[in-house]
Amino acid sequence: AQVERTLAMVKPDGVMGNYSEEIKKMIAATGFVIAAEKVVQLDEAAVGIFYAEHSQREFFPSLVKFMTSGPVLAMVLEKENAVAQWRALIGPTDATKARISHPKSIRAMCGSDSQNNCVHGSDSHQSAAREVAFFFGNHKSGEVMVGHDEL
Ligand code: YYY
Ligand code: MG
Repeated sequence: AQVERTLAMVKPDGVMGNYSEEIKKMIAATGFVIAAEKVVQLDEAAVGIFYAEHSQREFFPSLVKFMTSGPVLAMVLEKENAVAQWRALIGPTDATKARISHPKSIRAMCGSDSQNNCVHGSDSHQSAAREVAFFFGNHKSGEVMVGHDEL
């Protein structure tokens, strides 16, 4: 299979709960390479762009509040089948369900519910390309990125 990239993000609940290092260990143990990483404080406009597909949902105002409540850690992950494998590692959207159906998943470990769910993962190759560009601009696979921020 071909090496892919996907966008992973530790959300404000995960960063503030000090889960970033444990999540990075799980990322490494699963064989992903972290090609780039960056700590960012999102504002309302940025969340509106990132989550544009959900902007008409009833939970959107609350989602914006959550996503702007503290910094996020954005990462570009590289691996064969990275998009699907990272979604598998994070588990279902609702952390209360993840704890039952996917107890070893990241959302089971550090998520609380269907909004405060600790991590994000791109849901398709198209989303991955858009979301990597959102945080990091357009870069070719395998390219070394300089100026990474560390937590
Ligand atoms: O891709 P994923 O994060 O697993 O779920 P989506 O259905 O795309 O929703 C994106 C994001 O929206 C979710 O991670 C939290 C938030 N959200 C919410 O706040 N309340 C819901 N009932 C559903 C989703
Ligand atoms: Mg989604």
